[in-house]
Order: sequence, then C-alpha cells, then structure tokens
Amino acid sequence: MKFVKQVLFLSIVFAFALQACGLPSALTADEPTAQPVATQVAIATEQQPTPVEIVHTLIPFGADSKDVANAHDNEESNSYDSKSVMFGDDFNINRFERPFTSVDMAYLPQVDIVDIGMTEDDNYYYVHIKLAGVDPATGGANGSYAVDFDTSIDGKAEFIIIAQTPTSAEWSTDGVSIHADENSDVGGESLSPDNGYTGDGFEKTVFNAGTGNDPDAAWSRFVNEGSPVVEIAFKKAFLAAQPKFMWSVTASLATIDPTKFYYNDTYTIESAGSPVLGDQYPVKDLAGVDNTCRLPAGFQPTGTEPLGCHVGQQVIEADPSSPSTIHFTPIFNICKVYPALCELQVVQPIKP
Ligand SMILES: [Ca+2]
Ligand SMILES: [Ca+2]
Ligand SMILES: [Ca+2]
Ligand SMILES: [Ca+2]
Repeated sequence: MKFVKQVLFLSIVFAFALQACGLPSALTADEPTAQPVATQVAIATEQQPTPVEIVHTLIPFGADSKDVANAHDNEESNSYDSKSVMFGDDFNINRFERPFTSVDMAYLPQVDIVDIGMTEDDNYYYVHIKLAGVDPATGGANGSYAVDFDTSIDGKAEFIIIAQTPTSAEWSTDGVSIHADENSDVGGESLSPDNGYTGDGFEKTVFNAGTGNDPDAAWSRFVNEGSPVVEIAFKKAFLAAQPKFMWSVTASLATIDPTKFYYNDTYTIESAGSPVLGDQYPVKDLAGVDNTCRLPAGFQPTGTEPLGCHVGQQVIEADPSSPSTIHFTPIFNICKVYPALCELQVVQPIKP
C-alpha cells in the first residue's frame, strides 16, 4: 500500500511538472525536480520528430527511353453495355477484368487497363499504363495504379509501387509509395485462393511521397495527349544486383491496400462476385479492379513463368486449370537480395 501511495505521489508530481512547463518561473520555483523534467523532454522529442525537407536531385526524363516489354489487356470500352466480360477475369489465378461498379456494373474507364509497357533509360524503369478513358466527372485518373515486381519469378511479387490519383503531367513523388514483403507471405501458399489468409501482404513501407533515404526512388505522372496514360518511374539502382524480374499492373478505383493485395486470398469468390455471366455474377465486393498478365524484364522468358503474358505465338501463360501446382519459392527475403530497397526509410515530411 505504501508503494502504491508513492507511485501515486510521483505520478501527481510528474503530471504537475508537465503542466508547469509553460508557467512563469515565479510560480514554479518550488517545484521538483530534475527527473520528471528530463522525462518530459524525452516525450516531447518522441512526439515531434524533426521534419526533413525533401530535395530531389534526379528527376525522371522518360522521352527516348528504350523498350523493355509491352502487352495488351482486355478492353471493355466497346462492350460495357453488356455489363459483363467474357475474358480476362479468373479468380482462381488472381486475374481480374472488372472495371465496373459493384452490382450495378456501371463502367469505369479510368480503371480499365488497355495497354501496358515498360521502357528504361540509364536511371529509371518507366511503366506506362494506357487507360480506356478518364473519370467522366473530373477528366482525371482518380484511382490507385500499381506495378508489382516478382523478382523470384515464381508468381509471387516481392514489392509493389502504388501511385494514388496521379494528377500532374509533370513527374511528382506525391501519392507514390513503395511497399515490400519482407517476411515472404504475399500470396499465401500458392497462386490458388488461400482459405483464410492471415498474412500481412506487403507490410513494409519503404518509400512514401519522396520521404526517405532516396527521395528520387519512385515517381508518377498522368499524361493525357490523345490517350490517358499513367506513368510510374522507378530507380533502376535498387535492382542493380539482380535486374531480372516479372511485373504486372493493377488499376483500382478503391485505394489499394498493400497488405491485402492478392485479392483471391483476401476475398472469397462469393464475396468478390464476378463480371462473367454465371453463378457468381455480378461483381460484388471486389469492384472497380483491373489487372494484367506478367511481363519479363532483363531476361528472355522460357515459357514457364507463372502468370506470364502471351509473347508472340508463344504461350507462356500458366495453366489456369491447375494453379495449385504453382507453389512459391519458400523463402525469398527481398531485403536480403536487394538491401538498398529496404534501406529506404520513411521519415516525416515538412508540413507545408
Ligand atoms: Ca485485365
Ligand atoms: Ca482491361
Ligand atoms: Ca494464394
Ligand atoms: Ca508480408
């Protein structure tokens, strides 16, 4: 009991010392003591991190960059009146073609991917995402646009870059973030739906709107000259140790949550609904989403890469009838293979 009283007394002293901080010295002359004041300073330091000014030194250029790969995605702009799709949506292999609102199946051209491509120059990879149209209300690309990188080439991505509502025709880091799956649990056990997925997806945010060790790591812009195109630039230096990967693109009207990105693990086929006429029609909780097959960068595909796009006459798509046969590399620690990527650290930006 005596101990409790002492603690209570010390707590009162401490609370009073905090309150007394801003008072005139005459009123605080008798107040104790050194230790509570020291504690107070520590708390104040913790709550108010020193803001860091973002200074860019390398800005993407984009023009004259050379082709890495490109592909076409299903387009719904000529057939959306049917409020359904025939191709490009297969829940079992995490492929989606549903640029429609939930249940009503109203068309959302700003998240209907038509073509994707990657180019490169000395400093950056550039991902080009051509959309079927813009948001009729704003004339813009009001969605989340993401590119995910499968550096172990097993169908499971190791990190993702998300560009949220890119508005500027100039390159900007605003709304651009990078998230890594350090503990290798994206996608669960296999490409098949995991019943009751409990992983944390891409849990490690390594870049956010230009904050961090490298403020020039990732950028986006929205160009609408003839066709609406979202572009995402990513510094090549981070993959220099092993510049070989597969990549794909996702567009979503809802903000993409990097911890819940493999939708066939985080939704059930019943809750997701489907744009294909049948038992699960129409689209339900998983609405306004489009994604693409995977393209190679830095190597010639062998034809066995999971979820690969068709290349010329060669079919390199995984067999959708047996996705359970595709199992992921057991442990692929992105932060060990590409340490520079994970050494990016998100810090508090200066408030305008
Ligand atoms: Ca698609
Ligand atoms: Ca599409
Ligand atoms: Ca899975
Ligand atoms: Ca994870």
